[in-house]
Formats: sequence, C-alpha cells, structure tokens
Amino acid sequence: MRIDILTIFPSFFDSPLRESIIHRACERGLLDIRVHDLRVWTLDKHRVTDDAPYGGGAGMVMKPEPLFAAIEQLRAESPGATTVLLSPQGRVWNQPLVREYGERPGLILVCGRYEGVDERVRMALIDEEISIGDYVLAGGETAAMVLVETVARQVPGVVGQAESVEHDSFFSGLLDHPHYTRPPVFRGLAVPEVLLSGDHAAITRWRRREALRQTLRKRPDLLAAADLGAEDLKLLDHLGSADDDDA
Ligand code: 9D3
Repeated sequence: MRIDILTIFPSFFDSPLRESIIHRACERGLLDIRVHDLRVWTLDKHRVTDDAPYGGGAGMVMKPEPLFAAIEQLRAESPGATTVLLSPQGRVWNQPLVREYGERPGLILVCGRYEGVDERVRMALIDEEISIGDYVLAGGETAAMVLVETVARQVPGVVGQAESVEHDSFFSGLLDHPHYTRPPVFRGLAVPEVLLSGDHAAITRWRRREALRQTLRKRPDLLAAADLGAEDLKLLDHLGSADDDDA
C-alpha cells in the first residue's frame, strides 16, 4: 500500500516512521510511505501556504494554490488512491473504518493546519474527511500518524504471527483480558491459579470471561456490537449479578 502524506511539517514524521513495525514493513516493500513538504508546491519567494480568511476573524486558512498543485500531482502518481483530509469536521476514526481503509491501494493524507483549508480544496479534491476524536489538536499531523499506524497493521505481513491482527483487542469487539508474567506472587499479590495450571481449555475460558467482565465494567457500550456466542451471553448474565471484584 502506498501512503502519501502532505504537510507543512514533514520532520514531524521522521521519528514515528522509523518505529520498528512500520519501518520494517517499508524495508520489505509492504508499505510505501512518502512524506511531502507542501511548500515544494508554492511559487512565491517566501513559500507561503496560508492567508487571512475572507470575511475576517482570527486565524489563517490554507491557500488553495499549493494544495491543488500538490494533490493533483499525488493523485496522478497514485492511481486509485483515496484522498483524505484530516479535520475536526470528519467522520470519527474507528476499527471498522481501519479495516475498510486497509483494502485501499493508496491513501493521500492531507494534514490541515491553522483554522483549516480553503473550502474549494475540500469540495474539488477530498474524497473523505476524518477526525480521530472529539478533542482539539494543533493540526492534522498527529491524526495522520494515527491513520498510518492503524491502517498499516491491516496490510498482510506487516504484523507478525505472535502479534496477529486476529488477537487485537477490538477483534471480537471486546476489551482484552488481564495479563500476568513472573513472579507468581509479587508483593503478596498472586497470579490467578488457572494461568499456572497448564489446562489450556480452562485458560481460554478464563480469558474470555475476564474479557467480558472488563468490557461490562469499563465499556458496556461495546457489548451491543460485540461478536458474542451463547456461552458468552451465559457468562455475561452471571457476571451481571456476581461481579464483586474491584479493579
Ligand atoms: C480551536 C480552533 N477551532 C475553532 C472552532 C477549530 C479548529 C481548527 C483546527 C480545531 C482544531 C484544528 C486542528 N485540528 C485538526 O486539524 C484535526 C483534528 C482535531 O483537532 N481533532 C481530532 N481529529 C483531528 S484531525 C485534524
């Protein structure tokens, strides 16, 4: 999958893109991530990318000319790519969208800054607008990095066997079960007996029950959409009345 990132802060991405999984995927040719400095497409001496808003008011707006030139060039270079504007007005990013985007041949991620981009850019060149949540960021760069990291995990071969996508906590729509490692007793706190028992069927049942328990307590909203079987519903019914643990 090819991902083009258009930004006025290209160096923002240096360190996160050197992170192990994504970097290794690029080296192996599974991902082709290219960061572009929007200023390359400016024509004036001072390489200006913003201007004052018509109608007045505080803040600046990203000018249409460099964005049109840049996006048109990147679209021509990446046939079939989806052009995404990261913006507070977008659809809120979630795991179903991550899966959908994982199937696309290419993404062109446009990072907004200031108050936003000239509306004509959005109308003419943007396929989808995405927000990563209801809080205020300084610009689209952090959001673009969230898209890259989440979508990259969907590309076959990017995530190894041990850390398989199938086991991601959102896979069946439940939160993860608790995890323990050595020692078996730490400061008087013991690891649940079943995890030391070697009884793999019992361990699987315990993990499922704990995942259901965590979800019921911390994110009951997730249960409605979760992929639950008859056994899960029975466990939940039980947890609903008998849950007296205090974590
Ligand atoms: C404080 C300025 N706001 C006035 C109502 C509007 C505003 C403009 C630009 C708020 C944030 C931003 C910059 N944010 C993004 O470009 C952004 C973002 C976000 O702020 N939250 C969640 N997802 C995203 S994606 C891009």
